[in-house]
Amino acid sequence: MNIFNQNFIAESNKTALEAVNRDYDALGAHLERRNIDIEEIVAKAQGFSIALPSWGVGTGGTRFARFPGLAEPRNVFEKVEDCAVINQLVQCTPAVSPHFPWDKVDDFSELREFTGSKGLYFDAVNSNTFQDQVGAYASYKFGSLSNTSQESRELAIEHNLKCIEWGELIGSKSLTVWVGDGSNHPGAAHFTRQLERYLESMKQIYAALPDDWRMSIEHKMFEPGFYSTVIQDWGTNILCALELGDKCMSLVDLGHHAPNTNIEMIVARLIQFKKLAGFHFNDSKYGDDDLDSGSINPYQQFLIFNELVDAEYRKADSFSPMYMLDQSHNVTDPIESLMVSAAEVQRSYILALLVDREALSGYQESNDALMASNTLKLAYNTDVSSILSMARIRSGGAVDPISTYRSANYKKQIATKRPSLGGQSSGIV
Ligand SMILES: [Mn+2]
Repeated sequence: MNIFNQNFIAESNKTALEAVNRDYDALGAHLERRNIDIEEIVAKAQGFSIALPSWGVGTGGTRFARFPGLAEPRNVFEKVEDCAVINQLVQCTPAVSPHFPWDKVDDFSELREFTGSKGLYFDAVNSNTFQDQVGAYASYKFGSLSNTSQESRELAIEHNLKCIEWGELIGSKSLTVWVGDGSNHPGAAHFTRQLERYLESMKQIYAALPDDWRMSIEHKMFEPGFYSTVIQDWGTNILCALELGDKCMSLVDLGHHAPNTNIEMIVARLIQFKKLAGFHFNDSKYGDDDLDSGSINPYQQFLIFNELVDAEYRKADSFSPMYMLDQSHNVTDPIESLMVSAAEVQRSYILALLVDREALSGYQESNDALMASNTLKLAYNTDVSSILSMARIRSGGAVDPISTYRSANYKKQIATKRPSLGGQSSGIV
């Protein structure tokens, strides 16, 4: 099951153990003064998990170019192998989210077994109706589920139904639907009729969902439609989710909003109306730039988790969001970016657990804006690195995943059996 020998990780951890223990004890004493039991927080950190996107372990690209990395995975089995390496070291990424047809195989039971043997399982399946497949009987050039052409709509519906079928074979319980449908010219699409067609198609997919499945709608404000997109924001998203039914919820991808949008407030609204499906975590500076989680605006990520932890503590109805990373790694080793990103999302969760909720509520009720803000900052400014390290140690992971990973020379070791895919094509993946 383990790609890295457990002894190798233990050996690699040795030199850092003393420092971690000392930092952990000091933090424990500090948190005790704040009436927080550090052991409870470590247990929460160990219980935290976030799914990896199968496409994230390959090097991404832009519209301009793609610069391939060493030993890139060439198929879903190799993607799962890389995901297993990540989970082995960070111990908080036990699930993989596949994308079809990219990850389609002939024998799904073999894939499921292989993935299980690596200690992983499959999370939400993602459909792809934003690019044409070789030999397809219709095109998505002018949209998929909302296309004016019935043939194209049918092709897109069929594909989503297949995704559910394949998902069942690998143990998934959820379908995520994002469509690239939109328009690039004012007047090109009739907004209302386009959305009506989308809903009509989605109803057919929804009807095929098994009882214990959930469907997530992902919105995105622009691209590939730069003038309009069919599901452009959380408003249209939740309206469609309400129209479709209880099993359909709204997914929040952090990069799919206008700059400066108050995403944590959107999260609160979706929780209130029992429509929060989950997240695609990443960070962004300008738009959907798919940067590493927490690399640009870690405070925003913390504020989102502040809402999530608040909902967790007050046991909000129908609250069970799925967490996943959705990033594009253009200049880093995707394995390294995903390890750091998973830990950064885990860190936001831990920091949100440190918020003194009783005090915060009191300041809110008494309209003490300054102390309310300071209460959040007190939690956010705590260095919880030793809690994250301790959680990894206790779960069998690495104190410092990056240094252990680098010392193993993983990509160099597997490079011969994974020849280059070439880098001529551009491509956002
Ligand atoms: Mn996404």
